[in-house]
Amino acid sequence: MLIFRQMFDAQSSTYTYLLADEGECVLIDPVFEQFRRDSALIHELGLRLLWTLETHMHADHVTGGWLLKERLGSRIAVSAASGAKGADRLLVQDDKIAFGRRHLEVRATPGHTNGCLTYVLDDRSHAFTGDALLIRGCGRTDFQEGNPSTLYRSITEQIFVLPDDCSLHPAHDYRGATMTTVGEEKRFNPRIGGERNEADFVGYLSHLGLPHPKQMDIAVPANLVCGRPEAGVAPSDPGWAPLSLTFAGIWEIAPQWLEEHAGEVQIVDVREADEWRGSLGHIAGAIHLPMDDLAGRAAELSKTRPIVVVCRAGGRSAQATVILQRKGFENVANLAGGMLRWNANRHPVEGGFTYDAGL
Ligand SMILES: N[C@@H](CCC(=O)N[C@@H](CS)C(=O)NCC(=O)O)C(=O)O
Ligand SMILES: [Fe+2]
Repeated sequence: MLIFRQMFDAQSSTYTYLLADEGECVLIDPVFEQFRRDSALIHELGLRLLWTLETHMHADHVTGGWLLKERLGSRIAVSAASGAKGADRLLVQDDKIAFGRRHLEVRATPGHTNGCLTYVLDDRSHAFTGDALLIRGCGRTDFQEGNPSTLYRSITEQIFVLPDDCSLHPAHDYRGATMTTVGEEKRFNPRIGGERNEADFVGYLSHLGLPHPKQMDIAVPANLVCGRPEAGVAPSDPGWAPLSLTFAGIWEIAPQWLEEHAGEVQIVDVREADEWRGSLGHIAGAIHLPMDDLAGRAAELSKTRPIVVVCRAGGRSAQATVILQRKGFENVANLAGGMLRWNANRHPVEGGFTYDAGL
């Protein structure tokens, strides 16, 4: 029986897909920071990861390909046209990737980038379109090697020729949709469906006016080496909490975990005094140790209890984790998203006033 799982990375709105048969699996578009989630699922389902497959060189997140290869021994496959270095296999049109008794067929669908691929399941019941075709949308064509005419041909000649009831699974959705079908997109896609022709499509894409992805300057170069960090080594997993490792090498913890385990750790808030008293408030029981005093007063902290460092958005506190590690603290993590995300997710604060006003 085919196993099929869709997973979501909320930071980049990326879908990662797991496909498995007879104990063997592949992952399409793994996300670096989601390594722990993906490897746990593979382990729990008793699977062996054969391949990580990239639909393209992403501009919005770093691939987990290299990290999964390091830890699980999988191999990395990317498009030959992507220009990526460090892959085990360079894919071209009509290549097949086998797992168990099943396989995926490779279709080249450039236009969003040169190396965009669509992976089609052997019986044409499912296709993984990357950013070539999104749900009622498509990949933008205003950076990397984007070209709207090329993308128009890719979608009409490689994807819209699949059966109408073929399920389509994109690399992203920004509005909460999870999947679509060929027939649905042929009718309702506002950029390329219905009676729209190539000129309509090119005109639409030339006027999207979107800001560049926030992670673009980090993601593209990192993906061109399949997600291998500059140091080329992944730090070993600390194990005291379900931490995720950012591509920058910082261990992070989710706000929900910290709320539930606040009593087990030292929470160190490295913001300035006016921020500590300011609108975002602070976490109950946190130790206030501004960045400037951190190195000098680190001896006040216990070396036996793990430390979670907090700041406004998670930037200064990331640097604070590095400082504390240098001072010999082993179990240190950064609160992901800082007090901004903590407040946005409605975790309790002391002294804040923006969110609680009038309630
Ligand atoms: N806001 C997102 C970027 C969104 C974005 O530009 N996504 C690309 C895919 S890499 C796209 O093609 N989007 C098409 C669209 O939103 O219409 C971020 O900062 O990461
Ligand atoms: Fe993309």
